[in-house]
Amino acid sequence: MRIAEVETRPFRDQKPGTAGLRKKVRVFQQPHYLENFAQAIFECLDDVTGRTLIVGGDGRYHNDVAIQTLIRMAAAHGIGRIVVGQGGLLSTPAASHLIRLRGAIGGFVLTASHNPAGPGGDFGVKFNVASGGQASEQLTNAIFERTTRLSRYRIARLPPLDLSRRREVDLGGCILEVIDPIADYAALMQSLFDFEAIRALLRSPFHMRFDAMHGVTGPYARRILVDMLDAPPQALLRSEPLADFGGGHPDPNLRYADDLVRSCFAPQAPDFAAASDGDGDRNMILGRGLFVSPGDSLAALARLADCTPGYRRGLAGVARSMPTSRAVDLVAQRLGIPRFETPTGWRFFCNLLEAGRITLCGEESFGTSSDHTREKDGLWAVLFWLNVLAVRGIGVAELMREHWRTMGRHYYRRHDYEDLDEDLARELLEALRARLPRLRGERFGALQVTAAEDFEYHDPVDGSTSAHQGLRIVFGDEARIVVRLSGTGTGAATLRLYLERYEGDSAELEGDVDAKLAGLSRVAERITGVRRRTGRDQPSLVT
Ligand code: VG1
Ligand code: CO
Repeated sequence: MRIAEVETRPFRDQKPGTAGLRKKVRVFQQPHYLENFAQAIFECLDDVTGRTLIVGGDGRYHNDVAIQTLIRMAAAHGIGRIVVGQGGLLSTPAASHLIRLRGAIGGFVLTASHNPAGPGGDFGVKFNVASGGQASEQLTNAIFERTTRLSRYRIARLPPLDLSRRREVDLGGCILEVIDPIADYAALMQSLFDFEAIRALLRSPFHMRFDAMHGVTGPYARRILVDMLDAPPQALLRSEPLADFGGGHPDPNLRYADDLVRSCFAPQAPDFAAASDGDGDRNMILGRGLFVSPGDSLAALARLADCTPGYRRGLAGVARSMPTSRAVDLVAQRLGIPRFETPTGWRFFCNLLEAGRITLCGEESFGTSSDHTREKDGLWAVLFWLNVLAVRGIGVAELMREHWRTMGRHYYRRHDYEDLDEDLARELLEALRARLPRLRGERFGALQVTAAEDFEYHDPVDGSTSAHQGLRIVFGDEARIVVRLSGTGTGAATLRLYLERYEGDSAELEGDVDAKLAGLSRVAERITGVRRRTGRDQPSLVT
């Protein structure tokens, strides 16, 4: 193998503390750009010689080009075996699983998640470590540090490699293994869920739809839902992975999966509908005439986990991100298991998962998962739901009504204000932060502020502290308002306002969500002034 040392210059593009790079495609197309990032990563890892590395992505534009570069660099750094999904594909949860299964040193996951793709869209690379989870803050900081001091990178001189068929080739001391990206993941799902029961359900007059939004989960859904579980092929929508996701925004929510959502409120509504995002780690669940809010989904799955073989033995604990609705807290209380509240972002869950402190976790942003992998997992959530429905023999809406009758209901919405001027957004948050101490005890109609704080997390596993993780104004168990800025965008700022209101009265469980939250929304405006300060009369996205 011929190895070249290429001269380069440092760059400062990675945000310190983030697990990867997410940028416009044209940024990644700059000469040496990806190479620099990869070089910094290889330099920060312990001895990689002879180790296994996993590489794959969501199939978006530039996936193929980037994979070739990463393979050549991995080979040049002495990696012994590079495992790549056929066609360069691996869903994020499947990649995380493979890293663990193969005892790999880590893996490159190529995706910008739910962000649009194509020549004008976004691309991303993140490095997951040997546990299958995202790199620690220490490691990402070290990588950032290294990117600012680079002078050269190592790359193997190799012809373009054919990743379209499964095979093993020796690149000269380094084996390239092109694998079926689905098989191991499908086997994992089979070990967790009752496939017999789900198959019986899907063979019965049970009408389901799964929208892959032209992301990576299409082939996974075809193999698992159609081939293994006998769902009719027409149950799958947009199941062909496309480099530009068909021009869409592969984010499973009320705006971007609106055809699916509308179909659930139409006369021929399916019994069960779900969607996943570009890289397969998010999920949206719907029933006939009902959208299951992600916080509710987490709570319901936690409560009914004993319907599934994989979780029948009970849950060690559960975790949710701070802005996620407190519905799961009540379930944890009832089950008598610990409940953790973490900052937004999956890596906080990973510590708890690694330590065996939790079994299930989830975020309001359509992310749910368990200790079976170290990423959130879209199809896993779909199979979990199907398993529960098969065992309980009732529909999604019935099941949620039963849940609310037992636990009460957390009405919940997230309001996003996108494309804001960064300074304006930051000032707004600062002004609110400054006001927090004076809010405590203040009354807004029937609601009284019991706590107002800038959320700070103390990781019970590694003892680290993460400050400034979102502002929250709490009105006892009744209601909550949370405000934070998005950390995942590639352009202007996005402000997220989260509204949550608890209703324990059985006469109040069937209300319209927005109507139920209208009062709290007005209180939020009085406190935060988001609309006034941004000059917007409404959020740009409600989920
Ligand atoms: C968003 C979500 C957060 C999620 C993150 C990554 O972050 O709110 O819950 O963990 O995306 O998801 P932010 O900072 O924009 O609110 V994904 O599907 O890109 O791995
Ligand atoms: Co994603």
